[in-house]
Amino acid sequence: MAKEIATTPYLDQRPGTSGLRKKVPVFQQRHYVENFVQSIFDSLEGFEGQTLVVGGDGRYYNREAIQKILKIAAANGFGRAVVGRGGILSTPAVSALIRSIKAFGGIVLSASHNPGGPEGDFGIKYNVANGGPAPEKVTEAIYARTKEIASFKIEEAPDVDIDSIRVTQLGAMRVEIVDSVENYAALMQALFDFDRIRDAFRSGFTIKFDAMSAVTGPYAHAILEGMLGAAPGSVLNGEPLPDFGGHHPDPNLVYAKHLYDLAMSNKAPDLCAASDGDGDRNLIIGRGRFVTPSDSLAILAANAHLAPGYKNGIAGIARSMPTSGAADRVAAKLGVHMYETPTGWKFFGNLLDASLVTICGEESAGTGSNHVREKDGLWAVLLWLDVLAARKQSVDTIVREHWATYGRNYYSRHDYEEVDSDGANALIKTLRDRLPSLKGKAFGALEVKDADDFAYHDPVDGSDSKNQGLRVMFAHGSRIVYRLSGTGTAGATLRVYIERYEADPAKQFVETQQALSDLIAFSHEIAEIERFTQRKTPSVIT
Ligand code: VG1
Ligand code: CO
Repeated sequence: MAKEIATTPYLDQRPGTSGLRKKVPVFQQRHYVENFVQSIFDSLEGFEGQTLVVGGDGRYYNREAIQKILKIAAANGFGRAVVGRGGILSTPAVSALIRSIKAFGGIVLSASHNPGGPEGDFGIKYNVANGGPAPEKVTEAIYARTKEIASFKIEEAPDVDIDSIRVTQLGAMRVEIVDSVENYAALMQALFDFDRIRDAFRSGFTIKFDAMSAVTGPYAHAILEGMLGAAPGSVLNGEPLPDFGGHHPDPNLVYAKHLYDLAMSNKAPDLCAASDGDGDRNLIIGRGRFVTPSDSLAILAANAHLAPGYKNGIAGIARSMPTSGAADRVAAKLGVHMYETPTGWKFFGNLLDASLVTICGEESAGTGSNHVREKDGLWAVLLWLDVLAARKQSVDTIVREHWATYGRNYYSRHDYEEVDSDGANALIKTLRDRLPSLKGKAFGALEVKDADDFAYHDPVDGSDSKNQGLRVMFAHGSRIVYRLSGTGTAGATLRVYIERYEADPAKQFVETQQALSDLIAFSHEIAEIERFTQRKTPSVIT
């Protein structure tokens, strides 16, 4: 029986870059999940009798949250819920499922690359009918609702068994527990030449894919080892654990250093790859060659036509503003448009829906295409595999050839994690106020060509998003970008993005931090990082 229960609002339920993310104990507060989920439904219209997809990355509190969501969805009038078995669905798999079964929307439970466990992070994100994260106007409506919510509706019923594939009834709502991998794997098979990749593995091509004890394990086991015949043992840490084995499921050079070390060793496989907590990010390291996510986007865009799913070429490319300009050069050469959006996948949805772009990417290890409306970690690995199998060259050779053709964008991101929020806000405010005076100013041999606060005008729905990052631009595409993270759950994280373009092939093999050393020094000076954060050096360099 459905019941209406009185509640009082929490005032901190504003979704960030990618949904609402907080520490687990915050979510465990009385009615915290219920309030947020009811606020989502209160902000939507027309879902009566419709389908909701529900799944998460298996982290601590996934199961508890799913039971609450199902009961609230049933009481609010959804007709059907489709749930991944064991509550497991990667973020791109949720997106794919929403699209293929024409669901009304979906709820993704994840805090992505942030650590899990009882003291770790948890998150709830709502995705709309195109499979993508709700746009800003929806997330703002949800937030507004959370501040005045007075009651929620919930079905009073025993917990649903989510571990066996079957159909059950929860009040008036039908609940279908489905295989977590099947639908997604079929989509991948439709995009890539699985025979060609299988042949490559048969001829001795080797891969190590680290699922980081997070959600991609079952997908990688089924697709890489199962369907494509990669050697057993190719998938590392392939079982999703509620605390990710105590690790930080962030596939970067710091948290996946063991993979980097393997790739640089004499035991290196042809390809090392990894994905994050919820399966939407990717790390690509060839034997002896790390590929920055920005370069990976550019290289995949330049080679996508080799995969069957993109054989007719790409309509355009979109990248988040802090992502390097490497893909811009590919777009120019292909004669397609390049769109520069604020950070966060939700800004790509409209461009993809309007068929203005085919491939999208972010410097934070996110790449994806029009096949879903999320970034997709395994998709990127499979596209790399298909390109490698088609070109029959190493990752290193492909990267070098790419730089020789387009030039190299040296690129690095410096994160100052968990700094004091007031200090971080003051840094941004002070720099924002100083931007006009920076223009024309010289730093060493470099002169500031322009400085602004990035704003985006969505060409499809006409909406405007302001204050999306401070840009200090020098000649020839060199730049420093500053913004505050919208996914952290403790204090503030300052992200500083540093980039320099090098056209001369003879100068394309300098170590990255070295190649950027002057800009790195200016990044401290321009924003007075130490004065505002009390940090001399970043906590994470990627
Ligand atoms: C970070 C990344 C951003 C990404 C977002 C979600 O956001 O910078 O590019 O879209 O995480 O990724 P922020 O606001 O902390 O910089 V995930 O893999 O957490 O869904
Ligand atoms: Co993620």
